[in-house]
Amino acid sequence: MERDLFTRAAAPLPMPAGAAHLAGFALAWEEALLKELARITAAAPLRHMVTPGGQPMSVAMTNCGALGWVSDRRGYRYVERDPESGAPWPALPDAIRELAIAAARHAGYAGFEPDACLINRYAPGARMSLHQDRDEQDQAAPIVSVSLGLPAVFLFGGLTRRERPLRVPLVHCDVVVWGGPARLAYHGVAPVADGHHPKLGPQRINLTLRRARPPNINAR
Ligand code: MD3
Ligand code: FE
Repeated sequence: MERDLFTRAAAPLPMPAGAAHLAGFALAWEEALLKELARITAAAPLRHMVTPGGQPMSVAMTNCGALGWVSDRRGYRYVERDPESGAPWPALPDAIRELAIAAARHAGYAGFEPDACLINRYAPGARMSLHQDRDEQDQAAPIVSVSLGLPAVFLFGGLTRRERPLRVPLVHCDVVVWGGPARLAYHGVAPVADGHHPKLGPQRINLTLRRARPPNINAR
């Protein structure tokens, strides 16, 4: 496995309770991830969704899995079909599912069964402002996040907006698992700096694997 200027030596960063940083954990899945990403974005292209206030987001998004997260003038929600095409979201590839389950287990969350994978693409300058993820029905399940491409500074706040966020640098193939007391923390991403990643070019891609439906329902 090749390490480049963009890839930190495998040492975990100290994280707040409930969160685990798995440095380079996705390196073993890198090739599969890039291949599956190309397939998914060909079937369900990345697009700039609008906020309920009507502003296009700087991050471009798409989804795979039984459910996909969308935002529009009517609000935020999980839906079974891509609103752009009317087709079901592309299936969650086995490799991505296995990576997420392995990462969750590593972080102490055995039995994670993701049914939704949100894919975020950050061009240089794109950012995500502080928010909570509360559209999922199973908030006992963790969220697994996989970073690819350009580095980014992840902002990890507290359970209220007022707490000053911790700045966590994330690089290509880092995985972070957020559960327990971290699950409802405010978080965001600082504007991505200019750059060119050897494998992904001028962009950062983040995959977040989630359990959107209740734990007893098995989606597919
Ligand atoms: C901490 N995405 O899609 S992933 C999002 O890098 C989102 O694209 C960011 O926030 C990104 O909603 C951050 C890491 C993440 C995801 C969910 C969390 C961290 C979290 C939920 C609770 C606490
Ligand atoms: Fe989020």
